[in-house]
Amino acid sequence: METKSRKLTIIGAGAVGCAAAQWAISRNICEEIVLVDVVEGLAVGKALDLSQSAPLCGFSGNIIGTSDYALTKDSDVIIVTAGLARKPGMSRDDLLEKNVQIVKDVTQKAAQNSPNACFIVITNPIDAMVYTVFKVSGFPKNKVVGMAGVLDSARYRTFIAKELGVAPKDVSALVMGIHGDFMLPLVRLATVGGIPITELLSKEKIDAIVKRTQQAGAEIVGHLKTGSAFVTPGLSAIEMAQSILNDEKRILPCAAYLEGEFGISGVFLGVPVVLGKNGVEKIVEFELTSEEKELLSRSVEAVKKQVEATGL
Ligand code: TXD
Repeated sequence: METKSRKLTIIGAGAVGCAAAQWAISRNICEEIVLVDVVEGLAVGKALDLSQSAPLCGFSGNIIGTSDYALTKDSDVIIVTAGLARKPGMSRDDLLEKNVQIVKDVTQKAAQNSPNACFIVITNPIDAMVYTVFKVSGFPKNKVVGMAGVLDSARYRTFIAKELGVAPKDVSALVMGIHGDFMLPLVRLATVGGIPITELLSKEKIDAIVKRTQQAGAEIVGHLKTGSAFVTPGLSAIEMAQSILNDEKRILPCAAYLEGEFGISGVFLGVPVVLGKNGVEKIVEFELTSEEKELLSRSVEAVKKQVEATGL
């Protein structure tokens, strides 16, 4: 019996798109990768470079670059990175107007060719762009998800590990809410080797880590000056894609469409979800403290404003 190969399309062959492709190759998570960019030569050239890493990293799948959406046909997962990236002094919201047009356009073309795919949206401002993909594609809510929480949580975990001088992988921590200044790195639930960080670090140290996590994207933009983070954003998207393609059912923080969960409705917001072959298979709801609820409500207000600005 012939088994269908797993196919990943990445739209936008810029910094994040290429990093995602590179991680997908090195983790061998699929048999086909299609890199799409409006600048045709860019996608073709980057795909050729990526494909030539195969003998060195052991990838035996097919990688192509194109601007022709026909070649994305029947993708299982579509990662959307197309759009502009932040420059110093720009907020994620400043990108909204331009990126909403780009994301609408790529969604229409990609959705037509892959009606059963699951979209992972990365383009900023992410919480509004994932809503745009949901509306324009007409896909069910479980098939559209935004990437931010995996990245923000990885940053949070890194800063906790550095402060304690322990292995980052032994830190378990969750960032919920918007991908922006009001994101909510949960302190109560962060643990190191099973021990709550509140037992190990002073309030001042934890406050500083939370603040640095909220500003971590801007910290990198401030140094790079011409673009934003791409290595860990690319890997975070692949962590999600892998869980979907391999039906791993990982619990990962993702921007999912809420219909009453956590008392919130009608927006995409970062919450823990189970990711499997059907996309968002479950939103993992739990009781928040009144302080956490209050902090999360700031995210909701900010996301609602962004969504209004999309005009959808
Ligand atoms: O956590 C997160 N969600 C993020 C989001 C983390 C990092 C970066 N984040 C956002 O992803 C960032 O603010 C941008 O909105 C996107 C992509 O960032 P990247 O750093 O990859 O930007 P680049 O290098 O400028 O690449 C964007 C590519 C570029 O090659 C363009 O030619 C292409 O997008 N592009 C298009 N491709 C296809 N179709 C259209 N219409 C199109 N327009 C631009």
